[in-house]
Amino acid sequence: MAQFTDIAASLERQAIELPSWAFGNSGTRFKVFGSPGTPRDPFEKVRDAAKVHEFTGLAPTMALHIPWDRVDDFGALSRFAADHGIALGTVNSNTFQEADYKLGSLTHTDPRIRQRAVDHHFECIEILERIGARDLKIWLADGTNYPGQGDIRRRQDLLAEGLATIYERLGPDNRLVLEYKLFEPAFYHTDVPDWGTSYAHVMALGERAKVCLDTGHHAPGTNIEFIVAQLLRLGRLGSFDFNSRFYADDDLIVGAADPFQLFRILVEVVRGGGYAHPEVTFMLDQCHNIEPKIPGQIRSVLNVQEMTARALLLDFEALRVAQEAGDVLGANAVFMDAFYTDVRGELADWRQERGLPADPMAAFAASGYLETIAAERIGGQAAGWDA
Ligand code: PSV
Ligand code: MN
Ligand code: MN
Repeated sequence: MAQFTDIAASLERQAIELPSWAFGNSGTRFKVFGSPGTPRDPFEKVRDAAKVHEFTGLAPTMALHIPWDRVDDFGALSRFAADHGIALGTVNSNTFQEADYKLGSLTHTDPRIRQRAVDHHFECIEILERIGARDLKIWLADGTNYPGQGDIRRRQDLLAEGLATIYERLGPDNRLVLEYKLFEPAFYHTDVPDWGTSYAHVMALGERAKVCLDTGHHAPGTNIEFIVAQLLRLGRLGSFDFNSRFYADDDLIVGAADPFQLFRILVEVVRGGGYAHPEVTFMLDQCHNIEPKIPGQIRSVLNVQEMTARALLLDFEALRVAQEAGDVLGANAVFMDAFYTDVRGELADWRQERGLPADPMAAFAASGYLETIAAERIGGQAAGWDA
């Protein structure tokens, strides 16, 4: 197996994008529990995201969600982020909260509503230009609840049409990243339910269209690392939305539910050349409904770093030899050796050598930042939920 010293330099290239909505209040259909210190505007979300980066060195960008993060002057928000040591990243569109979109957005039968959805994406592209970021990420809630409710096939055509109109408007350095999700809020059929559908659409669009893989958006038991391998092989993995799930789209802390799955995914990322590759954005898509949000994000990026380190330690050459020899148990042992390697001590040293706290969770708790914002911020903002 590789030694930690062999991978220390590679770890420096890791960058994980934080979702602005992780810092806002969120909840379930039962209750949104507010938490003290919740940001009241996108500037305060930037301040919180910057803290995660300050304590971990792992999170140099924050993704926006429009309209939740709409401000008058995106240039000012961008400069504010730079002043706090981070940049703004992916712009996520939102066509799932307006009454108009009840029966669909880009796939709606009404051309006025389809145009409204297209215009919203044009606005997102303008924001991308204003903040100098690359990716427009589209997740659509479009789908139906009952057989016969919609013309599944026509909706695919409308979707292709809408996406093509949006894609044409992108700047030369922008990308369109299309996220899939098996179900919810639509329960019978979803218009982009799986990686194959997303792949079919992005292939029709062009080179700068990619697939977003949200780890929480699959049926139970799905072999997600296979999808990672395939999309990397096809050159179409644009981004990850990392989170954990036990049951459905739980949006829990990445690596919390199934650390071994996260390891297997990251092994395929390393194997496929996707690690620290500019083509693949490592994003989190999480909500912290009951735990404190900034520590939740710190824990999350550390979990990704820890599993990345273990994946980088995998002896790919020994694995290849065992695989070639048909040594089933030998190959599995090489794989599991890397997974079971405890890298926490070495990562603490790695951080200290780079002027970061050995224990970012403890250092953040001791910093008093949570107490300060709890005192300063009254009436914090919901992450697009009704608080
Ligand atoms: C809804 O499922 C969702 O969680 C998608 O994963 C998006 O990425 C996210 O919301 C933000 O729009
Ligand atoms: Mn997502
Ligand atoms: Mn989701």
